[in-house]
Amino acid sequence: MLDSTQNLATSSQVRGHSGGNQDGKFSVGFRDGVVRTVVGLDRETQEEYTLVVEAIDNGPAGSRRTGTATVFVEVLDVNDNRPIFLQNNYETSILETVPRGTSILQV
Ligand SMILES: [Ca+2]
Ligand SMILES: [Ca+2]
Repeated sequence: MLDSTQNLATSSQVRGHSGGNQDGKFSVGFRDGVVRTVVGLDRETQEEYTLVVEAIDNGPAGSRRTGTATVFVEVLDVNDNRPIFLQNNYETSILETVPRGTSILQV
């Protein structure tokens, strides 16, 4: 991350913003600027985050410049809460002469 005077950014942090990082689920590497998860995520609880990442340059104390960027994170769904049947197997029998559309079984 570079600012307009090309001073190398040496500090960064994630600030919460409208449902962002107030519970500390993300961090930003102090020097490399890599955004990482801190805890496991759960799409069924929250499926998207809007983070504001702030960089602070290495200018003289008292006149340091900051810049921000918005990072939008979408949590993709994994089938970890799949629907379940009450039984693993179902069995029934019907006459071969049943009319079309006859109910056979409810699963
Ligand atoms: Ca989940
Ligand atoms: Ca899921």
